[in-house]
Amino acid sequence: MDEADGPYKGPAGGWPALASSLKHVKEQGIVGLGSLTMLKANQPDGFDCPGCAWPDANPHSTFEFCENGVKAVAAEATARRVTREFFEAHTVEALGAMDDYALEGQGRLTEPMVYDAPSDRYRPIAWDEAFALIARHLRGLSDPNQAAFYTSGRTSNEAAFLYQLFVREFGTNNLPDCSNMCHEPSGVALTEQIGIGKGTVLLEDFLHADAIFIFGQNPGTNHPRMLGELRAASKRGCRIVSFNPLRERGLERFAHPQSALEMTTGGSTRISSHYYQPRLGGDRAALLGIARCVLEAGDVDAAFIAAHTQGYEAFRAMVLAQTWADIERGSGLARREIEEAAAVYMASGATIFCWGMGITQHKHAVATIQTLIDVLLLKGNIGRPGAGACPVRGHSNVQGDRTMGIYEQPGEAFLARLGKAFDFEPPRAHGHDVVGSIEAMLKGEVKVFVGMGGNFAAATPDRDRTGEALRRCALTVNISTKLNRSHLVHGRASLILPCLGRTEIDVQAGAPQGMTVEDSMSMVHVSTGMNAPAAGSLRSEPAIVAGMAAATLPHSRTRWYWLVEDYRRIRDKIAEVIPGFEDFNQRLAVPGGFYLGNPARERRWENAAGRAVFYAHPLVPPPAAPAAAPLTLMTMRSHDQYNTTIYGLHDRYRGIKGERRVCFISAGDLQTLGLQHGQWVDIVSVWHDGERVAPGFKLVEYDIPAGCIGAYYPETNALVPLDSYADRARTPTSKSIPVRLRPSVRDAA
Ligand SMILES: Nc1nc2c(c(=O)[nH]1)N[C@H]1C(S)=C(S)[C@@H](COP(=O)(O)OP(=O)(O)OC[C@H]3O[C@@H](n4cnc5c(=O)[nH]c(N)nc54)[C@H](O)[C@@H]3O)O[C@H]1N2
Ligand SMILES: Nc1nc2c(c(=O)[nH]1)N[C@H]1C(S)=C(S)[C@@H](COP(=O)(O)OP(=O)(O)OC[C@H]3O[C@@H](n4cnc5c(=O)[nH]c(N)nc54)[C@H](O)[C@@H]3O)O[C@H]1N2
Ligand SMILES: [Mo]
Repeated sequence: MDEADGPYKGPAGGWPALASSLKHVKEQGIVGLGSLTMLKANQPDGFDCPGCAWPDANPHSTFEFCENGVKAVAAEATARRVTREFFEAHTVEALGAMDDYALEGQGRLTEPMVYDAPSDRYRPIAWDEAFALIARHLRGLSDPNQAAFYTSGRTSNEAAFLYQLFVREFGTNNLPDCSNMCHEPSGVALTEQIGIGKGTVLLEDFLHADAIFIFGQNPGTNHPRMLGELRAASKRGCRIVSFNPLRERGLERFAHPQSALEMTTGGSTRISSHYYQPRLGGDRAALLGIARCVLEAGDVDAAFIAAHTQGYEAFRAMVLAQTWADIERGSGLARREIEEAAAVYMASGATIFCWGMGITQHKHAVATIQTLIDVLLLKGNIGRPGAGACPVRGHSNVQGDRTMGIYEQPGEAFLARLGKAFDFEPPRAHGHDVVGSIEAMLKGEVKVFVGMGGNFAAATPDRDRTGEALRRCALTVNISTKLNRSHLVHGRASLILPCLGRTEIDVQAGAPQGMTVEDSMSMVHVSTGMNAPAAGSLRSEPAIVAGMAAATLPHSRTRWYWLVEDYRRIRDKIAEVIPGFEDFNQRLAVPGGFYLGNPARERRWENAAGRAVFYAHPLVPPPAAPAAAPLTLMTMRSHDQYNTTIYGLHDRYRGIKGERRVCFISAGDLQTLGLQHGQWVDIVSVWHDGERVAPGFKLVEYDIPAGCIGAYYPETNALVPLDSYADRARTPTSKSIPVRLRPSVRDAA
């Protein structure tokens, strides 16, 4: 489809969304299959969409159209293949020169490959030889903690459970995962504060909320199905309040592709009734301002506070001691705007707070999330209909993977049950998270890296140092569906193990298998693939884990291959180890699956205090930006990407066409810095250990607060310093990088 340059004026969704999804299906060479496959996404007898973790509306509903869900499915169902001939024709050096879009565009991986250094090429290898190679390396380590096992969030519960079992039987808790770069601060903050590290709302709460606040999240692109809930809420008069430095189209207006009226009349629904544009990292100051208004009005739920919380008085005193000058400077918002938002909050009988990466990828993320919960607690907005905390998760099973034990800091109760169920002594020492794994590789302390999905080389911070870290490894292994950067930035030995995707039929011992996932609202349900596998030689993730484990652990008492013959056997073990999964197999029979439950939703607080806790994190007004780094950079997603997977070069809702190396900047900053819209610049990040450069970005004048700029990830990951992360959660600060711009030598032509 054709878009004019300049800001996009239409609503999110609508015909352009349909047109764009059809274009992506066509580009992947999918004939006939595409529409059929899409009809089975998020259906009780179909598969869970490999896109985001937003829950399915209703297990009995007809298919829910989602443009970016179509792209995710089309990317997996593509007709293109990466064959041994392809690898024969390209050295790894040559592949390394391709951009991420071109790598993704090669299509599905088809057979196991091993790196051959003399020819700098990947060569085919038999599955058993690949497992033997992994076993040789792992068994050759002097300490199991010299290996790290990463997980991305598409991995099913069954595969994740088996994987962490393998890793712990091997003897380490080095289980970094994508969550470490994503919602880790939400988990840390919520666990301490309300006793569970997950959101407390269900989809039905969106039907009852009087107000929904959305902090630092862009649902129009990243969770398009959420717009359905927001649209319905808006239509019945619910207030929707957005806090986002950018005016995101999907937070403003939406035309539902399944609304005949909106589609035929060109109509659309307003999403946000209120829209505030704080400076990057300004949310905590804004929240304290809201808290101040609530406290001054005395509009608190005193009974709830008395019965269920602790720390209220200290919180109250801290908030009332903040000055409006500090709140305004800290948030970048005017007192009037904050008072207006507070008035909406006070007028609402039931409020939901949603948040995304705009909140978690900052140094003070944990404190910000705890302040967000503080504000909810003031009015008793946890544990009643239409109210609660809604961290909107990213990857479709990232929450489930954590539930299954993909965690570098496992609790004793979990380890004890795991050890009992499988008759071994799990390691107790905590392992490395993502940043810790990279640091350990750099020091030579981690020598083997295994990636269960994902794209570690591109998704992690500090691209050059991470690259160096991976290259220092003796072996890197990637279990993947598509070619990506992590296959090209590798250890001395390297394996690519191609696996089935979620949309594909997974047959074990002659019978098709279903696997399970947990969505952002703790609903667990079955997903069954329906497409023929992309290649006959692909194995499922559980089968690959079994292969690695059986080869590496000859004395294991676990019957790896037996478990994988029938995934119900794995689920029986999950039921034994993980609370909430009792009678797992039986309960899956219900269409739509089952709810894992959430004690905080019932106002049971399973934290140390036994109560919901007010945290009085005082405001630290931002220091004045140093002259060397006058700007703060956020790195975010375009409309045509899934994390490091680039589907296309447009960002329709932000009016960007055919270019990913763009940098959003305000008119004021352009003027102050003497730069022009359309000019090419290098982005230079300034840190205590020196400067990092990402060259060649085209400036785009945009409605964004002064001092703040934005650009896409992963092109900007070189700029994120490895040791710049959230306090206590160690999430890289991908939304607040101190930078300056310098004119680029890149020719604009
Ligand atoms: N199509 C598609 N879907 C996806 C993904 C994808 O890449 N593509 N990724 C998946 C994953 S893993 C995740 S975690 C989610 C990510 O979904 P989001 O959480 O929406 O992630 P981002 O695109 O990084 O955008 C964050 C938003 O926060 C805003 N923001 C940045 N800094 C701040 C701040 O300091 N304060 C406030 N208030 N706002 C801020 C940005 O302007 C942007 O609108 O989506 C998931 N779904
Ligand atoms: N600068 C910056 N960095 C960021 C972020 C940011 O906002 N800014 N966001 C962070 C966030 S929120 C996240 S979650 C991480 C994401 O980090 P990752 O999860 O590591 O990255 P993805 O790009 O989602 O991984 C894509 C690869 O996964 C593989 N894959 C796809 N489907 C499957 C499957 O079913 N099975 C297997 N085994 N492999 C599969 C494909 O080979 C594909 O190339 O990035 C983080 N990095
Ligand atoms: Mo994420």
